Amino acid sequence: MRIPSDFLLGAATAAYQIEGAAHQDGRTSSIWDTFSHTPGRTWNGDTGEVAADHYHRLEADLDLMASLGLEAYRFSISWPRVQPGGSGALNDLGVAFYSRLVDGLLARGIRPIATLYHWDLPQELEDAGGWPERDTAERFGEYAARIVEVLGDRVAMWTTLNEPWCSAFLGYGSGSHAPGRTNGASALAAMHHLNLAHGIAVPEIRRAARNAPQVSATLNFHVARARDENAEDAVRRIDALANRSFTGPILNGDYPDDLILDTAGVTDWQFVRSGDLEKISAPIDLLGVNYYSTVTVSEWDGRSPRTGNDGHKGAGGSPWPGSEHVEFHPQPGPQTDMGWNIAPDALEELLLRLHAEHPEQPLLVTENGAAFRDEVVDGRVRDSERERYIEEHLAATLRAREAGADVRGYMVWSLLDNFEWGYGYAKRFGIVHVDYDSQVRTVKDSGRRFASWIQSRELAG
Ligand code: IFM
Repeated sequence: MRIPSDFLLGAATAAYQIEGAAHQDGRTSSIWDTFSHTPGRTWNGDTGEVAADHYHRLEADLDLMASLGLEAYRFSISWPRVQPGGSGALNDLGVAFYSRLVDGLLARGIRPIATLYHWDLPQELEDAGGWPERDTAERFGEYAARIVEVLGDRVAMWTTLNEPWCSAFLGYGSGSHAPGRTNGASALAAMHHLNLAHGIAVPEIRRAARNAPQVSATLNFHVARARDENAEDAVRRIDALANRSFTGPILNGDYPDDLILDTAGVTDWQFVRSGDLEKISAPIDLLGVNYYSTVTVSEWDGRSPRTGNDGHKGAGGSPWPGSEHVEFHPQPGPQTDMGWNIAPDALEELLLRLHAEHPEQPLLVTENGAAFRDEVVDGRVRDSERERYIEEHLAATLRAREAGADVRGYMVWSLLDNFEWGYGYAKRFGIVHVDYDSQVRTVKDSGRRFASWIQSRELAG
């Protein structure tokens, strides 16, 4: 299978998951610092305090990216590193780190793709109410403008938010992500203010950048399957809460009617104000698509024991406000170390669905990858399952493109093993292994394969 020459191949990471240096050079705490330092919140009490120590190993990691031949590197900017406390002037030392990163990428011919928010809200903004408060969206717009003013001469691809579903519904609904709150109404208000933050930031980015920027938002799509013939409504509900809650306002300028009805018992939606939807639906150049696996759902019969296994770590609350009666079933087929099923066809289907619903919207696969239990043996990591996973999903992406979806590239998650949020360091997603004691990096077999595809622009499978 040919990989078109204009199809971008790269790898992705996020600040809190790899950087470490959590309290260095003026960085203040984010909600993930607070959350991960709270006993019982993460596996083994793990935190991002050191992570993959990328902050101190920047040059070597840049060389590593170049050695893999990456065409693009998708990273996130830590808000509390560049704007401590989430308001006011930028922190020169924090900005200098990203400036060096961007310069280092460009010097190596790697295109930088910067995400402004990958979950690390400054703790002070959470103390002021967090995403359920409208003002957080305003603060985000200000931060976006300031950071694009200093990096927007060299970065041309900007993503406002990564996976706002997780920020809203895992952060404020289930409580399994920072800040760990469990209130359905707050989760829905957070959802809207994240959408609004995106909408406020888009024109700020266009204004502050000095190079015709490509602006995007990245969503994590839930591809829901019906367990039986009575499960269509359950599929519709999950699709509304997980997917259309973001594509609706961002791409269509409206929240779906069924979502508003499904959640009417949870919130009165007064958080949506006149003018918000116009802002949120400002045109974007790319829609970022994160995809890992599918979910199988049905209506709960009210009697049988519930699995509650929706693929997200439980923490007491519900990430599905108003649809708590939807039951999630164990996924058939092979699974990754996350317990997520492997279903590459669903990625093709998702990309084609997005293309059918939004034919003019260019797409970019901004995350796809898999955790497996890796071991370094004689200096090598033989991760054939990950190799297969990436190959099958990249092939599915290319098939969708051949069938007409305007997919511009594929970013593997992740460049490095890293802090997998509530799962701490127990799960390894990297195409490069990280020994957390020595911080030694070992390119896994999957990393070598990925590099060979970039070089040959040919997929064997
Ligand atoms: O590690 C995360 C990433 O931060 C967001 N998308 C999913 C990945 C795997 O869980």
